[in-house]
Amino acid sequence: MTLKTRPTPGETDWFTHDRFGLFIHWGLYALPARHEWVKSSERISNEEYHKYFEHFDPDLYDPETWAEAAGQAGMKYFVVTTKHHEGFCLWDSALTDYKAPNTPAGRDLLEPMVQAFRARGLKVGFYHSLIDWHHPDYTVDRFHPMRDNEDYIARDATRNWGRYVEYLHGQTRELLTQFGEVDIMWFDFSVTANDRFPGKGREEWRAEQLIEMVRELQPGILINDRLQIDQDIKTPEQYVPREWVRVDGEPVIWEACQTFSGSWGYHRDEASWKSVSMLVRMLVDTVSKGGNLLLNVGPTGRGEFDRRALDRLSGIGEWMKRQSRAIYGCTQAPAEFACPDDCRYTYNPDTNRLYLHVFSWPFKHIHLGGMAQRVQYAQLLNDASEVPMRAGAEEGLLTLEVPVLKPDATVPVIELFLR
Ligand code: FHN
Repeated sequence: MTLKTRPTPGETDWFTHDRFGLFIHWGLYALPARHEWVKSSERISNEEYHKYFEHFDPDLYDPETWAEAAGQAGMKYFVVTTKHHEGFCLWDSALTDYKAPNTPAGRDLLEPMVQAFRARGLKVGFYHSLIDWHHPDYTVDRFHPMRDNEDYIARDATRNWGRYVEYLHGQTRELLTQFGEVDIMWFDFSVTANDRFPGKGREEWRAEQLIEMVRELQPGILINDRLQIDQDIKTPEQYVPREWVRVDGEPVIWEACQTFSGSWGYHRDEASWKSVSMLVRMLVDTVSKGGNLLLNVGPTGRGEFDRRALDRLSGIGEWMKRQSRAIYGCTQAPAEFACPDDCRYTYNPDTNRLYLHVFSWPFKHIHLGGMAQRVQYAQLLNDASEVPMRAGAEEGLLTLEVPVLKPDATVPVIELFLR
C-alpha cells in the first residue's frame, strides 16, 4: 500500500505522475553573472544596477532550444522567474516600465517561452517574487539592498505599502490572464523579521485574497507554500529530505528545488557543478520518497543555456531515455519492500512494478529479503535483458544474479514484475 497524501485544492495528479521539471532563473542578474542575489549581497542601488537594464540584450535567445533541451532531459513541466527579487519583469507588463520590452531585448520574452514549452508538451509554471528590490513602494527589510542606507530607510515613511501589494496582485492577474492555461504559480518568498526590520508574510502580501484570485482565474492551478499558507506543494530547497515530507504528521505533496551549481541565476565563475551521476541519484532519491524534482538552469545574458547546463541536461536525458518508466507514475515503494544497501526503490502502483535503482554496482548478487514469492520476472531496464533469480539461502530471500560488469547506465535499474 503506497502512502496517500491529504487532498489539495489544485489538480495534482499530473504533477505527481510527471515528477521532473525545469526551473529557470533568468533576469538582469545574468549580466553581473555572480548570483541572482548580487544586488542585495553587494548593496547595489537602483541607479547603479540600471546599467544591467541598459545592456540586457539576449540576442541569442531561442526558447525553442530551451524547450527541446528540457524535453530531451525528460522534464515534463517548467517554472520560470517572471520576476525575481530584482523587480525586473520578463513580460510586457502594463504596470511597470521595468520590463524586457524596454531593454535592448526589445520584446516580451515570456510569451515565446510559454509557446515553445507548451508546444513541446511541457506544463507551464510561473515563479513570481513577492520581494521587489526595485519598486519604489517596497519597504526595506533584512534582505533589501539598501538595508544599510539610513537615508533610504528613512524614506520608508513615504512609501505606500498598499500600493506595492496592489502591484503584486495586479501583476499576478496579468500573468494568469495573458498566457493561457497556467499550471503552477510558484510565489517566493515570505521574509522573517530580525532585530532591525519587520517581516513580510501572509498578512503583508494579503495572501488569502491573492490565492482566491489565483484560483478564480486558473481553476485547478497548483500553488506552492511560500505565501505562508500551505496550498498544493511543499517546497524543500537545496537538500534531499530524509523521508516523505509531512505537515502535522501527514504526508503531503512535495517538490525539491535544486541547482546544478551553487547559484540559481547564471554564475560564470561558480564551480560546484554536480555530476550527471549525482543529479540522477538526486532525482531517484526524491521519487523514492514520493517527491518531485525541480532542477534549475540559469541562462546567460546572451539568452542561452551554457555548456555546463546542456551537458548535465543531456546526460540526464540519456539516462531517462531508457529508465524514465522507473520515474514517471512512480512513488515511494510500500514499506513491506525492504530496500537493499546502496539502492533505492521506486514503485508504480498502476503497473505493480518495482524498480531497483543500484547506486553502487555489486559483485554478482543482490539479495532481496522477503521477496522470494513476490517477483515473477526481473530485467535490466536499459536493455531488457533478463536478470535470473533464485531462492536465497534463508527463508523468503530472493537472490538476483546480476552481471559482473555494471550495465551501460549512469544508475542501472532492475525492473521487478510483481505477482
Ligand atoms: O531567494 C530565492 C532564491 O534566489 C531562489 O529563487 C530560490 C529558489 O527556490 N528561492 C529563494 C531562496 O529560497
